[in-house]
Amino acid sequence: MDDKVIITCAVTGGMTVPAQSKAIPITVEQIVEEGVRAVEAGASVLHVHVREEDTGRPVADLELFDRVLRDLKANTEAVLQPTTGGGRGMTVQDRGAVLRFRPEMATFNAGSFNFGLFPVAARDLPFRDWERDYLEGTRDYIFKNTFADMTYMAGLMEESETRPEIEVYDVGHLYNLQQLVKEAILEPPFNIQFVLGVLGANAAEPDQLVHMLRTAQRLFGDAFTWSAAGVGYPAEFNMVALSLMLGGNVRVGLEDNLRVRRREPAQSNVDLVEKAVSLAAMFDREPATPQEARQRLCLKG
Ligand code: KMH
Ligand code: ZN
Repeated sequence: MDDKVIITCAVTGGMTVPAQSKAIPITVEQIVEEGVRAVEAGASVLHVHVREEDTGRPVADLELFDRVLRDLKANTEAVLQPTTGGGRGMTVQDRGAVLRFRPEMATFNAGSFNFGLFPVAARDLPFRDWERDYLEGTRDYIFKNTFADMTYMAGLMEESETRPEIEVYDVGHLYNLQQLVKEAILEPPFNIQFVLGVLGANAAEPDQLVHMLRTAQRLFGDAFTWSAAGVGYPAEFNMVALSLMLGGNVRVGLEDNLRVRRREPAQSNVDLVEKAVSLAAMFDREPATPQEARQRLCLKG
């Protein structure tokens, strides 16, 4: 087992709204500051979305991405991994446009599924109208990643020489990936992120992660590295612990979960990264540096 663990921090995300937590970074400055602090706390990969600076609405604005990626690059060595998943209402073209900045890594979403967030909207929070609509609108939201979409995204990634991190939310997505290999659209070795706990895809339960991991091993042998992310609390830390135990890497961050303990909201991504670092220490694993992460993830650096 590797004594290092790659910790990805997903600093802001595209599926939550500001009323859910004051800690969610919104402006370029806030996103960059959170990213830098997350790296100081032990993260070596930063997964990045952007938000409209005055409202906090998730967007795919290229000027915002440009500023965030430049400023993070100037202030940290971390692997920068922009999203190509985006948020509700974005087309696959909107989502892929960030690849023009030729990031060394970006997400690649391996299938379509319902992406439901509406139970959150029922809670008594001071939502602005657009925020409630954004969450309630997920009752009719399919996170669309058809074979045509995936082929398009793989083409953009090849052009920009960006290494995909394959986001797998359900076991069927591994078979989608196998099909993309058969058609020579993608080629192993892969970096897989198992994202469990989205309403509409696989639950964040231990047997589900083990099943997905064993299926990936059957399909791709040892030609992949992997990480696990759990959406919500306690899913985030359950998946961290299980992944550490099984030899995988981990992802935490306010994109996926807003609480550091059952009744304690996270004040910052740092709280979540620090908790992952403490869990890692219990399993005799320490955070990989950005350069160690690059080497393990087959990045050119
Ligand atoms: N929040 C999900 C959409 C992406 O941004 O491309 C998982 C994710 C994938 O982080
Ligand atoms: Zn994301």
